[in-house]
Amino acid sequence: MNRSEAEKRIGALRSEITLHDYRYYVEDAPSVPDAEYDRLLRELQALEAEHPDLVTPESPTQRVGGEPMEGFEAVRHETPMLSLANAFSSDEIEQFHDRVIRGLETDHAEYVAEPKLDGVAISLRYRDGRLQQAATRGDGATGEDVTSNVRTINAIPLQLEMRESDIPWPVTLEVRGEIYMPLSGFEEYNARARESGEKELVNPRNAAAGSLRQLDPRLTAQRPLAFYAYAMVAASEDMPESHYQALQRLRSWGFPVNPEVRRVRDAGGCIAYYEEMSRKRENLSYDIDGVVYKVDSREEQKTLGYVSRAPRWAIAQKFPAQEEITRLLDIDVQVGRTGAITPVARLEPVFVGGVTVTNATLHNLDEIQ
Ligand code: 9MJ
Repeated sequence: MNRSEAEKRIGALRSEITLHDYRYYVEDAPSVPDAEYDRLLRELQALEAEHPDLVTPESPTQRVGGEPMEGFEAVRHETPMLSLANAFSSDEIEQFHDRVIRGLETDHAEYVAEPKLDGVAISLRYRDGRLQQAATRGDGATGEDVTSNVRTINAIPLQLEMRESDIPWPVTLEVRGEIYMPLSGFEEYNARARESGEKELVNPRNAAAGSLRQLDPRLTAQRPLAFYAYAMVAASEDMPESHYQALQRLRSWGFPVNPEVRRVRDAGGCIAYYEEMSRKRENLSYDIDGVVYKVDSREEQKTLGYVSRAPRWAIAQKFPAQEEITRLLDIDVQVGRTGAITPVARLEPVFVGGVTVTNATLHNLDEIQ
């Protein structure tokens, strides 16, 4: 194959691979078996090896992770990365909604309700549709440059594409969202780690955070990380009027947006969503620790503004904690009907996951110890 043929084939392979990424990560509808995907990627790798001058940073082959780093550079966020105020009851949501409608001098409000992922918040900066920089939130004003690690995450587009709409992306675009580890990936990773005697990951949240903090991007590349976009920060003239539209637009450019995101009305709509997600939670393929409500209209968001680093137009409603600390009082041994012996921990009662726990069976030797 001569150079111009190779160039054409490389372009076609990259388009095809990013389309498969889009089907898989954004639409959650894989279009080819893994084996076919791998074959395309290997063909691209082979052609790029023959023509190294045709390799670009946006090529899907470049996700394997580059050279190890000395440390992470500090990145100043042009727009601060805010935290969200927390609510733990429906009453607090009613109060939040009352503050919103009073602030807007109206009698109703439209919100976007989103699952709250328990991962790592990230800011992604694009220029001319190409990923330039990825930074953690840090203290909200300054984060860490984790670009080399983030480039290894297949769910994060390196090069934007216009897919479901013909609206182009702005020259400079900042997208914020959550990097997380899906439960299946977490379990598979730990199963492999157990077999090879390596250290297991503690929980998916820690796993996502620890994976991003690796100084060797090749290690990050081996961690099964995923991403959902939840905010668009861009020059005002390029911005849609509503947050919901902004999410749709991000999706049309190749960013995964959580399919559970919905528009709801007033406190009643928010609380109904919370109840819906509480029921769905155990069937999701990732951990969530609550839901988030955001005033949909950007104009109204501006009117409401901020109070001590948190927006007045958004709030997180948290689920009851699933992890708590308590005191081990004693260990009893239960003998089952078949003679099987099960040690049972007697615990100081602790409220966790919405119930009070006083006993726990101990199946694993390390837990017993
Ligand atoms: C999470 N963690 O899923 C926000 N988040 O919005 C969602 N976090 C957020 N939104 C503004 N869905 C600041 C944080």
